[in-house]
Amino acid sequence: MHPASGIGVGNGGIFGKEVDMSVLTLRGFEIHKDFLTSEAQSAVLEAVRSVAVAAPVFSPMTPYGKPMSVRMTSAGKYGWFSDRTGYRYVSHHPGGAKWPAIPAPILDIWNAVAGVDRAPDCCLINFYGEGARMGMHQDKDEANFSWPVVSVSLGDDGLFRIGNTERGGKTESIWLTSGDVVVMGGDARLTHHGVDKIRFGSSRLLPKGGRINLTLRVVD
Ligand SMILES: O=C(O)CCC(=O)C(=O)O
Ligand SMILES: [Mn+2]
Repeated sequence: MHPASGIGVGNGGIFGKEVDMSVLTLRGFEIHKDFLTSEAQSAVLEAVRSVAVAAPVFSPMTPYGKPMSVRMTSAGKYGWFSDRTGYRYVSHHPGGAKWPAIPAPILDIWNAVAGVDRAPDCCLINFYGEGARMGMHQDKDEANFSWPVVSVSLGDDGLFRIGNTERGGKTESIWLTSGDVVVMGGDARLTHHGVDKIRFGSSRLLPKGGRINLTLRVVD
């Protein structure tokens, strides 16, 4: 059983499971289906909106000169950024301001599932509109891969593909739905993953449709 099982109890039942019995493991990724209740999803969405007011979403340019289909922003000590010079963490939004702090309802999720005694430095917020996707990649711009990455999905369903530590090879996919939380850590920390497509309009959480994914990361 995952060490964080049952932590929802201490949070007054804001999470979907009082005792989290529905953790699936797929290629080392711990997938907590329906981890967030609809109330918790609304609270996290409100928190995401407050971040986006202070740090508006933007479309990063890949180092190859193509804009990403996903729009993004961040909260925390560092935010993720990309342009012709490459992918990296930066301490300021491209507009010049410091990133806003990671809101408490988002930190609560990390504290419940990450199983480590360290706060994340970055909450990357990805917004997938109709047709957006994310190619297979590793999260490897962080200094220490012994910390997990925790992912939170809100809104429309996303088809999440999980591969291998090495590029290529066989893969397996799972639909992530609103409220699902994935812990990418341990031996799977450098496993390739991506989002092939979303089912635009499948959720009513976002009135205009789309999918939001948050990834919480220790950067330093
Ligand atoms: O959207 C997702 O589910 C995954 C996002 C991701 O892998 C990333 O931002 O690095
Ligand atoms: Mn990733």
